[in-house]
Amino acid sequence: LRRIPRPPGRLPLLGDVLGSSPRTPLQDTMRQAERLGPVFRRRAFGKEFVFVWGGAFAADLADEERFAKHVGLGIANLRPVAGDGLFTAYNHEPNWQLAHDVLAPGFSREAMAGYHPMMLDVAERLIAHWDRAEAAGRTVDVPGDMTKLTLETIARTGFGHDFGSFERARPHPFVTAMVGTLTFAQRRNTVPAALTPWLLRRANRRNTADIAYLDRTVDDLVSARRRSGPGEGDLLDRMLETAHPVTGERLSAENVRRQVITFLVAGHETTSGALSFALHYLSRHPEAAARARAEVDRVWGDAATPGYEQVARLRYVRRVLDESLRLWPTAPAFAREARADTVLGGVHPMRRGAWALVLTPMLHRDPEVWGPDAGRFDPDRFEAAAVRSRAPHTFKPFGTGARACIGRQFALHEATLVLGLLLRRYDLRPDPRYRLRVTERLTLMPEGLRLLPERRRTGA
Ligand code: MNH
Repeated sequence: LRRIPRPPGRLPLLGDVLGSSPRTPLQDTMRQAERLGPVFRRRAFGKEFVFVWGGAFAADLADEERFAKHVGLGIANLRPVAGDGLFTAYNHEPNWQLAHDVLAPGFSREAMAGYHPMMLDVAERLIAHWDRAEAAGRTVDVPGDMTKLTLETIARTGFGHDFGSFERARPHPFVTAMVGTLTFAQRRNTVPAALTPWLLRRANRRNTADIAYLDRTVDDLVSARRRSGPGEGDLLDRMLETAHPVTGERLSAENVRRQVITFLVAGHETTSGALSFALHYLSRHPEAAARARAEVDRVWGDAATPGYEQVARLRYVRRVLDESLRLWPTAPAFAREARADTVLGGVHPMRRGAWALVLTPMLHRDPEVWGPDAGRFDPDRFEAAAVRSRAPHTFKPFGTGARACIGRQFALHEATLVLGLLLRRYDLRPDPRYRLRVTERLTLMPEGLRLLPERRRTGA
């Protein structure tokens, strides 16, 4: 450990977090990373963290034989809400494998094709909302509207539920409770564990109430489904009806509750951020927007609504999304632990159980992998030939290995579909004074991004 660089001048307890803002721990760490190199450590919140972002080291951590997901920190703080749900389960918990095997078919191509019409329905509500804004000459709140869209999409495809987000002036109380508990989990990281009972007393009480509300809402949803019988073949049907293909075991009621909350949380903020960043870049890169739109026109023709296959064929739109996720991977870090004593990258000894955080936004800007202009938005980096010539395990917005994102194809299909629909219908005018500011909750979002949608006049 002593050989790993760290910043100078640290204070006891607060470590080197003084001089950095508690609102932007990630972006502060990114700046440190540039100074300290591909593997470094930082003391924060009374603990020492090892960060990894160099392409070669990150690729080494992707070796599943020697490393595995580490559940700690922010993820461990979510355990009171998400329990042994897929995202927060420890590797050794039997419910991880059980739920993974039962739910994986819910993310197959066939399942996705089944969700497609429901995703379209939700997207049409977004478009009706944007049409009203454009008729009034109003700008739209991009992260806000994308969050409504992705929440409604996962609620509908996952559980046949409608939160009515587009019809409400204020967020649904479920959303408020969910955001509350996520914010609390992040805040807990910034307070030394021994002091939380004192420093966060009121917040703690509030959080307990939030979790109780989430549980109650989900329980109501589940009992309604048990009474009404199977829905449209959504995730909840799968959770309730499917037995494990080999053991015949089923998810317990308590585990179903944890999975529903997990999917509602994991399934919407990250996708919402990804869509928001992509819309920001499209509004700032007219040449990319024109290419993307030309592709949509070519592939979709004048079909009133695109079919499932027609979304998969939007290759350039997908590259825009990939490039946005490269610059701002909305789940910006994941943790890996050593399965046995090993040496990271042949340089840094790690004991069994020792862990490190992969700092994805920096991995995605490593000049050795992405070149000297790594900070520049350029979707052509994801042309097939360019991808083939790059070192493996250097683009990791969805994590890695057995515990990588189960919702990846779901998110990509949803986001590509929505970008296609928006490009086809609107010119997206940016506010020329807007400068990208990234807010950090557990996920990243372009703060205060507003665009003026104008019904498209030119072109097809
Ligand atoms: Mn998702 C795990 C990023 C969309 C459900 N997701 C992960 C991980 C990353 C991630 C990174 C791995 C975390 C870790 O190693 O600790 N996820 C994303 C991004 C998007 C996304 C960037 C959108 C863009 N995720 C989705 C969607 C769903 C979903 C949509 C559900 C429909 N993700 C999950 C679940 C896990 C996960 C569930 C945990 C999988 C497991 O551990 O088995």
